[in-house]
Amino acid sequence: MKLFRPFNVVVDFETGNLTPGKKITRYLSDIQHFFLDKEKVKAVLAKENPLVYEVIYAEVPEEPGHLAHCTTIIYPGKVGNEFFFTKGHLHEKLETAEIYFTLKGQGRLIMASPDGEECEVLEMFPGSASYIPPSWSHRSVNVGGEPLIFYCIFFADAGHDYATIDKTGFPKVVLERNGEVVVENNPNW
Ligand code: M6P
Ligand code: ZN
Repeated sequence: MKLFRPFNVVVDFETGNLTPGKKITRYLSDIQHFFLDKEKVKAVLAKENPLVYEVIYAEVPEEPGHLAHCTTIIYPGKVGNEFFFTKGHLHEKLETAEIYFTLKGQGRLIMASPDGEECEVLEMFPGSASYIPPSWSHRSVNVGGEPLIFYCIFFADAGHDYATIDKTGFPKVVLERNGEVVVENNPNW
C-alpha cells in the first residue's frame, strides 16, 4: 500500500496566508448577481472590480478519507448596505459536514437546508468553531471593518455545488442599517 506522507502547512493568523497553498480569488464581478441592489453593483463595477475574498487550500487529494483544509479571507466592504460575502455552496456529497474556525474579524455564517425551508445564522468571531452539519448550504459574510479570516476543514471528496445557490441565493441577507448589523429575509427569495 502506498502511504500518503504526513505534512505541515503554516497558517498566519494575522493575514490568513496558508503556506504552501493554492490560492483562488473572487472579485465582485464573479458574485455580482447575488447582490440585492443591481444598480449599485453596476455603479461600483463601472469604477473598479474589488477583490471580495480569497481562499488558500492545502494541497490534499480529493479522495475519500482525506480531509481538505483551507483559509478564507473576506475583505471588508459593502455594495450599498449589503456586506461582502462568499458565493456559498452545498456539498455535492450532501452527507458531508464542515467546520469553520474563525481566526480574525467578525462575520455571520448563513446556512440553509437544500429547499431553503430551514435557515440559521451563526456569529463568527475569533475563537468561534462553527459546525456546518450535513446537507446545509453555507455562505459567510464579513460584517466588520477588517478582513474576516477563518480556517475550514471538510471532506476532500465533498465537492462544491454552486448551481443550486446560483439559481436561488440564500433565504436571508445580512445588511447594515443605522450602523447595526441586521439579518433580514431575502426579498428575492
Ligand atoms: C470555505 C470552504 C471552501 C470554500 C470557501 C469559499 O473556505 O467552505 O470549501 O470554497 O469557503 O466559499 P465558496 O466556495 O462558496 O465561494
Ligand atoms: Zn463547504
